[in-house]
Amino acid sequence: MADLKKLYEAILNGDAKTSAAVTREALAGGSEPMELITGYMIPAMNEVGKLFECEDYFVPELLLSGRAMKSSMELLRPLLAQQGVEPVGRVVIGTVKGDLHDIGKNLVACMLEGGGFEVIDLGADVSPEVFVETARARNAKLVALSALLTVTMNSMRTTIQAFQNAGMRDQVKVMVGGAPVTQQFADEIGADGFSENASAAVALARRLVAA
Ligand code: B12
Repeated sequence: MADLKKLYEAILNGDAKTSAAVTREALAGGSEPMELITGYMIPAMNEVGKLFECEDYFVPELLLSGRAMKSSMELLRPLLAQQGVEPVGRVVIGTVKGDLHDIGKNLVACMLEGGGFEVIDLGADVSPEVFVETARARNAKLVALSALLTVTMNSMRTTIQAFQNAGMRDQVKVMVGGAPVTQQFADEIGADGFSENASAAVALARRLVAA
């Protein structure tokens, strides 16, 4: 039986090898993917966030923990899909044009996936056209935009306008987030929702697809 506390610790310590090994062992021992995600992996990333905020962790630690989380998610993703849990919805997510920050976006993507969404992750520095084309081609009803730079917040506005110009604005819900983004800014650019962190993003996404 895998010691699941080791999964928590491996992510906290940014140890991708151990994180994947414990995940494999846990799955072989009959653990449920969602139990690993919500019980150990997300709490570990939450702790990483807290350590980062109080400056006990810096960017390298953040990146390593993100990588460890990813190494476990790669093993769990096919199982989540296989379990045939009907996806709650399909979401296209990306960091907007001009912005290369993707740690927070990756966390949100992981949490949405863990929360039952089918996630199409376009990565970072994504142009409005690519958001629009992907949402159209994949018939996604939800689009999630991340920005970490005050200068790239405007790309969120441009992306929402691109949906409008493509005549698709009433077919998709757009949620926005990232450290400099506020509810006030979200309202100003006509986004459908904003949340401050990855766990609240899942609840918001659920509300938006249900609306
Ligand atoms: C890591 C980092 C980098 C890394 C990014 C690596 C990567 N792969 O992401 C590197 C070194 C590449 C980098 C580069 C730069 N950076 Co930088 N970076 C940071 C740093 C230290 C941490 C960001 C982070 O990952 N936070 C942790 C994550 C978990 O938090 P988060 O992103 O906010 O995400 C959470 C929420 O916001 C929310 N969320 C995020 N996205 C979304 C999306 C949706 C839809 C929702 C609902 C929620 C949501 O949920 C997440 C989880 O809870 C910040 C400082 C800081 N304290 O924030 C500066 C910071 C963002 N960077 C900054 C700057 C200036 C730069 C550079 C311009 C530096 C330079 N001169 O080259 C370049 C820009 C490159 C570019 N074009 O993007 C400034 C931005 C200032 C500003 N107001 O515009 C900051 C604030 C540092 C500072 N204090 O000056 N950076």
